[in-house]
Amino acid sequence: VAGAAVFEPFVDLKGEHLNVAKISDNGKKQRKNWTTMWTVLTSEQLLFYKDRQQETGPKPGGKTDVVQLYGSVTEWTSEKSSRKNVFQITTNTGSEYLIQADSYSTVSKWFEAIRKAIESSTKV
Ligand code: I3S
Repeated sequence: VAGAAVFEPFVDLKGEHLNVAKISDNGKKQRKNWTTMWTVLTSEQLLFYKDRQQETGPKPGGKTDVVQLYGSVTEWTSEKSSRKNVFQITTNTGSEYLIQADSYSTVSKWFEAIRKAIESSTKV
């Protein structure tokens, strides 16, 4: 059908180590502390684990943080860090996360996938 949205399947993002800094927690400014997190994207959430073992190991389930994507906004930023390849996610409760990796292709892949997940996320 002309004009119909083309459905693009999600890039397969099983999990990857990304540098993450939570700079605001529900509107409350946090001291910036970059940590490498095992990051997993689902259709509604971005999950941060200390390491891969926490997700898939013998005792899984220990998520360090969960970002609800519904109502979140994501954008590239060059002002909030001196690091390269940084984008931020702002949740609808006012939490802010900076996401970074040295590889631009890695970060842009995550940026695009998260953007699409936000677009198609629904209120839970
Ligand atoms: O935005 P800031 O405060 O310049 O971020 C830097 C600080 O978090 C710094 O730690 P101290 O608060 O202990 O000085 C970090 O080591 C830096 O990595 C932060 O800056 P970048 O540009 O890396 O995000």
